Order: sequence, then C-alpha cells, then structure tokens
Amino acid sequence: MHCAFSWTTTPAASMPLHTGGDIACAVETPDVVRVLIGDVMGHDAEAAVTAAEVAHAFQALAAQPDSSQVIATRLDEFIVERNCGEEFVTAQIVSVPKARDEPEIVCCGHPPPLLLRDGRAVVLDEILTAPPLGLLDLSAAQACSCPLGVRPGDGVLLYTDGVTDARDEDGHAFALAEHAATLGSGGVGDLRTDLLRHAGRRLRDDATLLHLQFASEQHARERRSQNNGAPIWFSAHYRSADMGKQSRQEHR
Ligand SMILES: [Mn+2]
Repeated sequence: MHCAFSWTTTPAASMPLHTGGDIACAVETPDVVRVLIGDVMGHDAEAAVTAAEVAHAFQALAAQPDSSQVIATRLDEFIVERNCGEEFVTAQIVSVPKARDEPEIVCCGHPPPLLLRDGRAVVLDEILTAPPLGLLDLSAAQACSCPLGVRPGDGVLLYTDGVTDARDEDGHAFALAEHAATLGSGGVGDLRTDLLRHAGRRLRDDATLLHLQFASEQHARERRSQNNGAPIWFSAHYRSADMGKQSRQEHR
C-alpha cells in the first residue's frame, strides 16, 4: 500500500537540550516500511537516553525480516536487559507491506490511534494491546499484531499521552480528535501549532504526533504514471519542529 508519513515531537518544557522521552522513527526494508512511536516512562534526562537507545535498537531489529511481533518481543527483551530499575516503554509498531497485504499494528500499552476518514476521526479502540515494552515478561502476555483496517485514502494518527493530557489554563484537555478530523495539508505541523496554542507553549510532558496517510487509488495511479509505470511505494517527510529543519525523502 502506498503511504506517506510525517511526525513531530516536542519535549516537555522542563527538558534540557530539546531532548525527551518520546520516540518516533521509521525503517524501510525491500518488503515493508515500519514505523515506531513510543513513550518512555518519565520525562527526565534518563528517559531521553532510553528513548535514543530504544530507537536505535528498533532500527537494527526492524531491518531484519522478522514479524512485528518478534520485533516487539526483542525490544521488550532489550529494555529488560538494560534496565537497572523498572523502566518501561509504551509503544506501537505499524508495518506497511509494499505488496498488497494489509498494514498491521502491534500495540504495547500505548493510547489507541485515530482513524481519519471522510472528515471524521475515530478512535481505534478495538486494537488488542499487550502490556508496555519492558513489562511483557512479568505478565506472561505476548505482543500480537492486528490488521490496521485502513482503506486507500485513509489517514491514521498515532500520538503520545503528552498530546491528549496537555491542559489549557482552565484545565481542559486538548481535543485531539476534533483537531485531527480536519487535518489539512499542513499535517502534524499544524496540529502541533494548535497543541502549543492550547497549552500556552508549555508542555508538561513530551508530545509526539505521527501521521500516516494512505494514498487513494487515484493518487497511487497518478504517481505510477509520473514515474514511468514503476510504483512509488512510500514517501517520508521528516520534520523536526524544534530545530527548525525540514527534509524530505522519497523511496522508489
Ligand atoms: Mn508521556
């Protein structure tokens, strides 16, 4: 399935050096594109180190031809092994196969994604979830993958709890679904602007938004014809809002 994605991550206002405990990254192999969103418990400097190490481990694991369940299980083992305390990471891995197979999601204690379809945002709360990474062995539970249930033209928004827990000065939570339903061409950059406006620019927790946009049938056809018939599987739009840098990558 053709898919473009973009993300933005904003550390809590208390974090030094624009680092945080949220994770967003992607890996492409010849067969599949996998994205990871994660949230390390806590938002101190230690959480930022763990976030960087988990992202690094994911990039190595996701380059292998293993299933997403296996990748999640290995990430869990990685976190358990490096742990001196009781650190854990809520996470989701979305796999988008380049063949016509359906995209899948593995959820480990992370808030449910939003499905963006026909101007509405619906919580995908029927996705099975395992405990967070780092705690799988304690519960004897297993990470399992579910179909994401998307159609061409749909969007999916992954996020961390720093987004939905952000309060305005009257204590009202950020209405993520309402803002996401009308997500326009400004994508997650606009959502981040809305979030910071709501929270008065001071987030108490790291906040990450990761948007996957699945191409419509027509868009996929047009892209193929522009590219001399060769399929363009995937394009990634990396945006680092805090550093003010933006770059674009296309994989053919
Ligand atoms: Mn959080």
